[in-house]
Amino acid sequence: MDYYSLKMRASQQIGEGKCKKEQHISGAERIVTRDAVEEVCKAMVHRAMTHSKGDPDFINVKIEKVPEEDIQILKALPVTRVDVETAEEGLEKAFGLLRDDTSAVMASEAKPSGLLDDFATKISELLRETFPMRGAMLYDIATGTRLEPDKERGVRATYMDALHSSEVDGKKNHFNEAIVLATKVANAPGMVAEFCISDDPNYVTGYVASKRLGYVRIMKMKEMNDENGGRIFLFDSRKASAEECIQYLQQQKVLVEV
Ligand code: WAQ
Ligand code: MG
Repeated sequence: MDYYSLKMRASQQIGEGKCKKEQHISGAERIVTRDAVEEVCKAMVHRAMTHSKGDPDFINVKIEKVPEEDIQILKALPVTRVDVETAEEGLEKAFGLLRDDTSAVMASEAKPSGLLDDFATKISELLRETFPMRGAMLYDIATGTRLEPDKERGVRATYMDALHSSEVDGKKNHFNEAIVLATKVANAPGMVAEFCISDDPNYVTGYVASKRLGYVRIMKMKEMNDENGGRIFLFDSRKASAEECIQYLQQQKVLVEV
């Protein structure tokens, strides 16, 4: 069967003269069968044209054929949820889960980095650094260093979709998109865990995910109307090289069975 990758990004020019720059408004990607290409394309353009972040003056849609044999099929991570009263409680819960995951990896090796000593403080610091980024931070837990080639942008996971998702949705479904991304990320070489908070001001649910934990939804991780969010990929450079991991995140075509 023929598959096609569709990618959309939309932006708006802000500022005048020398200060003019492109502000990102909306983006989406799918991998679908040939018969769905046109309809999905239309839905993507609709999504770009109706985004709450603004009216785009640039929309790019890229459509590429993908040979079926290049596609890896993955089973979605199992999903659980944690209800919390406050954002502080949510973050605490997330840090706790990540710390368990990280220490399980660290303990199996001889050379633990200082990361575990004040884990919550360290992750909070890293999280703040991700706020302006469009991609994720790739943080090496073995050496305590950031491994993104472009630190301003971060690393973006791409070329992924849900298997058999013929559904054409002009609106973003946070959970559906996140479970696909998290499943791909968890399967990347050397990946230990992921931490995510949406940057959408009206979406306060976030998650932590790993092969060990599965996908753990944490129902409140920030306050309403807060537009700060980000992603941290916790990676172990003793298990794989950063190049291998980034290559997988950016190039491997993945369909996730949800
Ligand atoms: N690859 C890497 N990082 C990304 C990507 C990507 N493809 N897309 C977004 N990011 C980074 C970027 O820095 C964003 O600011 C940040 O992640 C948050 O992205 O179970 O909507 O798309 O209900 O705002 C979680 C759903 C939704 C929880 C997360 O993230 C649930 C979400 P957003
Ligand atoms: Mg967002």
